[in-house]
Amino acid sequence: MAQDKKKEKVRRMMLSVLRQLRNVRKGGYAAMRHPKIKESATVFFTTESVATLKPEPTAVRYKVTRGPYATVTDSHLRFFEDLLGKDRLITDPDECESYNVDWVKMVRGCSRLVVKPKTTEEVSEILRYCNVNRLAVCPQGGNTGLVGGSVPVFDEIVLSTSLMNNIIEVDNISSTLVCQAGCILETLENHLAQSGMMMPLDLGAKGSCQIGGCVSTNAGGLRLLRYGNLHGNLLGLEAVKANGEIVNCLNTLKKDNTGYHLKHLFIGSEGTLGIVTKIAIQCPTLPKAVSVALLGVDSFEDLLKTYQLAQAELAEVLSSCEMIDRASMSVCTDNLGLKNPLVINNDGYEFYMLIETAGSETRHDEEKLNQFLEKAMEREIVKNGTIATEPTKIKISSFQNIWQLRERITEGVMRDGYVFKYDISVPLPNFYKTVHALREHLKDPRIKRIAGYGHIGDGNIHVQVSIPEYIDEIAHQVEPFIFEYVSKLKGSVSAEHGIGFKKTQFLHLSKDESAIKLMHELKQLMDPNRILNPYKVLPSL
Ligand code: FAD
Ligand code: 2HG
Ligand code: ZN
Repeated sequence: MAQDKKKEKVRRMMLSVLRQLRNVRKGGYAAMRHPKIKESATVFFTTESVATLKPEPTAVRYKVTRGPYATVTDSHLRFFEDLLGKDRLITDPDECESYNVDWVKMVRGCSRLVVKPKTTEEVSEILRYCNVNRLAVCPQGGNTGLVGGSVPVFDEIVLSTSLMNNIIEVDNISSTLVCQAGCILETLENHLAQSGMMMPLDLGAKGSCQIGGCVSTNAGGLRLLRYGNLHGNLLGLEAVKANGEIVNCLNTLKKDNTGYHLKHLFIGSEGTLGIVTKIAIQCPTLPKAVSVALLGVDSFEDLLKTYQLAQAELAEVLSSCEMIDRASMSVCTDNLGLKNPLVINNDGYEFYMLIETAGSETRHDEEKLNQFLEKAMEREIVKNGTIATEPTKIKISSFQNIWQLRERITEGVMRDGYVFKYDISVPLPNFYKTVHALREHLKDPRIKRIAGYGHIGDGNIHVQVSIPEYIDEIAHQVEPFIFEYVSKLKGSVSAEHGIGFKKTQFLHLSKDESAIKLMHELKQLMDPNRILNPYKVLPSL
């Protein structure tokens, strides 16, 4: 009898969802599933900027010693002026400031020179000169990196790729794109959409990050689950070595097994082995049908079950599977004023799951999504949900409203003040353990929030510990505790953001000694004077 009642309840809920699905065919966003949701699911937008506090100099906060590099003189400046012209140099200290401070406001260098080449040849001339004169260089793309790798530690010359922004070729038969490294990810996405293609990666920082920066950090992002990482998608690249030599591996072939796969040296090496100047990338077909569901779940165990069910039921149409915990959702609602469409009687859920499907046939994908939701409800692992769908030729950005609840957490948590950010990957059953361990370990009342969200499909969780402003004592409470804990769980101290400046001393927790030795040897070979992005990635010898 109880069983029959439960079945009837699920059937009624499913009917209600199907009705709503039909309604939103006219385009848009709908509250679904739980009949108790009466309010409209519109999301509020806010344009306020992130925290504006200026960090103390890196050399002071982290007690670093400057390497044996030359300091920029008038004669050096004359060389750069002759090469690029005055308008492509920045020497004014105030103007240099934004190139010296990272996005998280965690590190601050004191460079007095930013150079802005437009061509590979100019990059080559700059590096050749810097190498001969022992001038250190910090490559910088969109400066959205989260590990302090994109800004100088001391007075390194900032080489900004922002003017290297030409799209060179779009081939919609081979589905490839060739462009300069300074192209903004979102610009590329919009450009490709005109030819029915898309970039194989998508990040919350897409409006500012450059493809060269993404390649240099091997950025993962929101759709890695479906399209794989950049080591697989990047067909070729062109890079300039520390001595100014140009390495041309700008291949657009999908298959090429001729000799060493040199492009991999530059993917994810965070500007320490060379400067990426051009890239060739394979571009998936823009899906015709995209649906997004936000689901409310009571426990981490249920979240894992929902993920497994999504994999089994949605299979080839699953394009993203993201997790948001209660503390992260409150970042969106409290700090950004976004609306959580799943709140009932002022209460939300312990966990949320954002699932995206992308395919070529709306009806087919909808059916799959419905089957998945029906099973999830029947098994009572999903308690509530809301979906958005549109039938034809959808632009992925039209789902901004649900996606914002996931994409804008990084921005929102910054409004707490200062954030210690961690980007770890662990075997899935241990995915949320680090958050529990930190909550157990950190009892300082100055801590505002300990939150976890991220790419559950990739086993990559972003752990955030926020406080009103940077406090050294709390930094020591969090680190090395968190990294050692992750290492015990057989995880990685960096799943996607890289090592940068912030994690060099923890590299050994995720990389074997023999691998670190080879990294040092490669650095010695590629950049014997160590002018490229010093103090980053490699631990000091
Ligand atoms: P920068 O920050 O300028 O540089 C990053 C590193 O690459 C630095 O070490 C720099 O020296 C080096 N570099 C830059 N350009 C070059 C070049 N042409 N040649 C050689 N070295 C170079 N990362 C993810 O992996 N997944 C995410 O989902 C994600 N989401 C994010 C969301 C937000 C809101 C923010 C702020 C960041 C996010 N990130 C994410 C971090 C991510 O590393 C960056 O967004 C992006 O990959 C960096 O690109 P960028 O152009 O800003 O590079
Ligand atoms: C994301 O997945 C990014 O949103 C940023 O990788 C994570 O803020 C962070 O730590
Ligand atoms: Zn991420």
